[in-house]
Formats: sequence, structure tokens, C-alpha cells
Amino acid sequence: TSNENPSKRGHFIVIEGLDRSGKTTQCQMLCEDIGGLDKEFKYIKFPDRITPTGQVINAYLQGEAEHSDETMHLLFSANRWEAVQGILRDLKAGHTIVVDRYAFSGAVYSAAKENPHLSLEWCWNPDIGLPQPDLVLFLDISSEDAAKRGGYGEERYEKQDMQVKVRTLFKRLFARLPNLSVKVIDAGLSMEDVADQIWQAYKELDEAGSPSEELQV
Ligand code: DGP
Ligand code: NA
Ligand code: NA
Repeated sequence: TSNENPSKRGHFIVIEGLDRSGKTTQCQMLCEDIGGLDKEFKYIKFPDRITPTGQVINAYLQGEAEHSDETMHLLFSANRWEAVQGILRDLKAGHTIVVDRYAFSGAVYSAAKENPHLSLEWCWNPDIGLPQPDLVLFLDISSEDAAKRGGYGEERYEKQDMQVKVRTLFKRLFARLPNLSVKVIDAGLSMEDVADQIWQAYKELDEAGSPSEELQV
């Protein structure tokens, strides 16, 4: 029960991955399992396409609007920053938060573009200072395995050459963040096997407890 949890605040868990990695399904399954333990949880997905910044992002992803790469990058970052107060409040109240994409997608999807201004460093900078997750689960899948799942969708970025670059950049970014707890999960496995690995990682985190100090990086 929640009384056995040694941490005062909730856990802050991010699930990252390539398009077609099964990320959204796994987030839902994790939330159901956490809810099954009678624990309070919240699911957040970035970009949040509902807010004013999110509506611009949604139109851009669907190819209905064009903006510069730099403008879009900063809007995606702002879309996360506008959620910070709510995240900190919920964690403090003891709710575990499961986040579907975060600053890591933010840096790598922009850095994958053929634009010399958008280095990985430049792209990471606007997200520095966001609350740091207790655990990042990276759902790793090759573009070949993703293609076997019926191929990519219609949105901007859902193309094989882009996905190959994004995968390489995710690995480079995580290697540069030694203080971050990242678990790489083979998302080419069955849905159940992926869910089992995620649940193991959750239980390890829950047993260890999340520190109650300041979350800011
Ligand atoms: P999703 O709704 O999870 O399929 O994500 C939408 C797409 O937007 C996906 O291809 C990944 C991309 N994306 C997510 N966050 C960011 C970001 O912060 N910056 C950029 N450039 N792309 C992002
Ligand atoms: Na997508
Ligand atoms: Na985003």
C-alpha cells in the first residue's frame, strides 16, 4: 500500500522512445498497474496539444502550418515549461507522474534536422532546469522493426531516415547525462514482455524510494 512507500513525494517517470515503439500503450499499461496498487498517478503527454503553444505544435506536426526550426524548437520547450508548476505540485502531493515524451525527445527530434544551428547542445539548453525524472525508460526499436509494425504514420518526422538519426541522438544524449537514471528497453519484444520489464523497473524505483529534495536539475 502507499503507506509502505518510503518516499514522501510521488515518482517522476518518463517514457521515451521512437515513433512506433509502443510508448503510448506502455504508458497506459504502467498507469493501470500503478492504479491497481491503489496509488495516485497522473499521466502527461508531451507535446500537450491542447494549450495555445500545443495548438501551434499540432498544426505544425500535421503539416498544416510552417514555422522556422528554431521557433518550433522553443515552442516545444515552452510547452513543457508551462506544465512545470503542475508537475511539482502533483509530485509533492504524493502522486506518481508518468510522462509520455519529455525534454529528451525535445532535444533529439530537433537536433536530427538538417539545420546547422540546431546542434544537440543548442537543442538541450532551453530545457535545462526542468524537473529531473527519477527514471527514464527508453523504448528502443530499430527502424526495421518499426516498419514491420505497419510503418510510420502521416505526421512530420515519421520517416525512416529521420527515425534512424533520432535513435542515434537519443543514445548520444543519454551518454552525456551520467546523473540521469536511464533504462533501455528492447521495444522489439512483445507488448507483454516490454510491459514486464517496465513493471520491474517501476518496482525497483518504488522500493528504493524517490528522494524528497528539490527536483530541479
Ligand atoms: P507523439 O504525439 O508522441 O507521436 O509525438 C509527436 C511527434 O513530435 C513525434 O514525432 C516526436 C515529436 N516531438 C515530441 N517532442 C518534441 C520536441 O520537443 N521537439 C521536436 N522537434 N519534436 C518533438
Ligand atoms: Na508520433
Ligand atoms: Na514536446
